[in-house]
Amino acid sequence: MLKVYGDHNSGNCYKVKLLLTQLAQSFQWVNVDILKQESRTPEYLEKNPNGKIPLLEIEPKVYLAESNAILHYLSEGTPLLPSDRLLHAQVLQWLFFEQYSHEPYIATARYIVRYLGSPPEYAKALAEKRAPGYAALDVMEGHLTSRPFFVGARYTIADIALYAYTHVAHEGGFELSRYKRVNGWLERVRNQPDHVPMEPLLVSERAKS
Ligand SMILES: N[C@@H](CCC(=O)N[C@@H](CS)C(=O)NCC(=O)O)C(=O)O
Repeated sequence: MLKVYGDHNSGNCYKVKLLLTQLAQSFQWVNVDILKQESRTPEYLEKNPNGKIPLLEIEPKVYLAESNAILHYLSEGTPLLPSDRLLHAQVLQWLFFEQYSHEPYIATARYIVRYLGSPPEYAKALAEKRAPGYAALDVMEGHLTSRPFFVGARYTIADIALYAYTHVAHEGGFELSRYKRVNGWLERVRNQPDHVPMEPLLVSERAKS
């Protein structure tokens, strides 16, 4: 059985959980608490030397890291990954966009606010994430002007990858109300068969103080 090492409140891990659920693929979830440095223990680093979650264990001791690589691996041969050459490459385009232009700003802002509780030493880093984060949302809004989903007019893993942190962008201080098309798309993603929500983020002790 597939094993996923992850954290239920992490968007990168949620991508994998959502896809596996929608593919009706059973899996075992192994919780890794990143605030307790559980992804940095010698045992975990043997599995993923990069010290990050999510991590997929495909068979004993065969591992795959990087959330979007995992999505690509799991969706191969399913309707969630087009086989047409150009559509397939366009899915990859959005997966790379998510990792380079979206996640480093929108996900990490949420991490600073909700996991760390906006400590003052992170104020500058948080402020610097605003402009590039909004730029990514602007690109998404523009792309969705004439289409219901990111690639080929149907739901794919590109939507899963982008949904993971966009739907909780407000938790990192991003104002989503002006993004009408993004909001419509979020609703369409939520309405897909077998959609499961991300678990609500339990604010850390530090964030509460
Ligand atoms: N590019 C990676 C990013 C993974 C990542 O940043 N994971 C975070 C949680 S969302 C993590 O493991 N942080 C713990 C650490 O770096 O120690 C992916 O998409 O899987």
